[in-house]
Amino acid sequence: MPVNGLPPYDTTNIFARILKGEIPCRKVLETEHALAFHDIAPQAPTHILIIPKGSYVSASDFSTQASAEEVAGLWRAVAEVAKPLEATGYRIICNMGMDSGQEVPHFHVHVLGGRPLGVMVA
Ligand code: IU
Repeated sequence: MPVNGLPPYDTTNIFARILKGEIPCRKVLETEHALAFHDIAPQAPTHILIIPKGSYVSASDFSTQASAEEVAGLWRAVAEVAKPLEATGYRIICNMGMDSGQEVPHFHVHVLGGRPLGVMVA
């Protein structure tokens, strides 16, 4: 039964295939628990996606099911890739479910920066 419009984890989703090396990506960082790569359709000069290596559909699944090591590993990877943006700031976005417009059913964190991003209205 889909939750928030999201189906159960599908091992053939595009990010799962990137993790398996079946599809290339522009890798930024890889650690034990996370992979970071450039978004294919960047919305800012820097637009990086950070994904856990484990199989989690959503932010909710990741937050409730991942181990403490996986959670720390993911967020440390986010901090690492965002380091070059610290002087000017950046935005972190996690879409979760149908109303957010989440397209890829493997949990991911967007890091956006490199220009003034404006006030978030929605
Ligand atoms: P969303 O939070 O699920 O809406 O974001 C999915 C992102 O994945 C979106 O910004 C896409 O441009 C990006 N993406 C990608 O980087 N590579 C791909 O092959 C596909 C989507 I499909």
